[in-house]
Amino acid sequence: MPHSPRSHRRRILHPLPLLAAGALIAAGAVALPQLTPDADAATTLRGYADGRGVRIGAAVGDTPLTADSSYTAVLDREFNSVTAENAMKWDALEPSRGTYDWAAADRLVAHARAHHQGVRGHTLAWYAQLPSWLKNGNFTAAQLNTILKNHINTTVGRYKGKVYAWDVVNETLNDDGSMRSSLWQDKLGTGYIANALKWAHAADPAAKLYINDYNIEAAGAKSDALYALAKRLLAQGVPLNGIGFQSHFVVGQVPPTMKANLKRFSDLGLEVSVTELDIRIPLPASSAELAQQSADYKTASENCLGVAHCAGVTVWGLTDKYSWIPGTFNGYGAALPYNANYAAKRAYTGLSIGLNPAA
Ligand code: G2I
Repeated sequence: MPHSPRSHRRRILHPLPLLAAGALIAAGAVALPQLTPDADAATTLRGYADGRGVRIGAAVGDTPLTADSSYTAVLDREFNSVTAENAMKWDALEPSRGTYDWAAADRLVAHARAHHQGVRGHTLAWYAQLPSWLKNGNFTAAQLNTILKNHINTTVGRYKGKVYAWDVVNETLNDDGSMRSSLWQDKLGTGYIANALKWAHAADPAAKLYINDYNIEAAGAKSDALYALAKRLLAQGVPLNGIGFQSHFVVGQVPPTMKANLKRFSDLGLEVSVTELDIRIPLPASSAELAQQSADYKTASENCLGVAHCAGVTVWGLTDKYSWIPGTFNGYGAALPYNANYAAKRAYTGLSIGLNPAA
């Protein structure tokens, strides 16, 4: 039952208004007043998301989870959902054949339960982060089929009832809409997608099963191909429940067609989620770029929440202290709502307002 964050709000705990914060922007961050333990949860991202009945998630790395108490303080105060940034990928779970290492994944699931957070599972059938025994094993199609089925049974089965949604299939399309070459696609053909979804459903019938991808936020060839694929799977009765729009954006470039595009998938009866949101800025970030980033966080989250079957928004990290961006996009960074010192940036305010216009 949605509640009214307004009626509970304590002004003193609220992030600084945009105007008042202006003077601090040049420093790259706005000092966020500390929430006291009895702070009203409605004034946090998770409070706003709870009020809307949606998830606000963060991708979580095992290192900060275990070694950085400033990180977990923000994670647990602000987010009602977590995604393992790497710990549930195949190379992490089964580094050598038949030998599973559940330690990091279990840690995150236990942490989430202790802090009343849901878990998004990421990811089962992907072309990347495969262990070398699998990548270089020269398996036949029949063997690969069995290997994938067993992996899905084992992994989804282990977390049955503890993971509310799985990115069953990740990054399966090229930008031109053709099927992306991968171990699975090349050896098993497109049918691996339906099979993976069916196996995941058998292992946990309550989990929402997703296809997740990037560069599908805007209308275009890749999104059109995914739309056709989703429609075909649904017509075949395949248990596909949702589409994950990763949303790795560049500042100022949230696609204008994003909301209409999410809506057409939602109109198929599918859930839509923003699953890996970050908004990178060429470094050093200027005050104008940080303001634009705030507007972009607002727009991106509104684009999802404005659509009927939006299940929520996950940010790919929470602090600029830990982010994949600088290592992958040379000269870019500052992509997340908190700076490296855990001060909330204007992006935090944008995201808050996207989750709750009254924020
Ligand atoms: O690439 C950004 C994301 C795109 N969508 C799927 C996501 O799963 C993906 O996440 C990133 C992680 O944020 C990175 O942390 O996936 C990368 C790998 O494809 C992750 O990077 C890897 C490093 O490349 C490895 O060197 C490292 O051993 O993380 C590994 C574990 O720390």
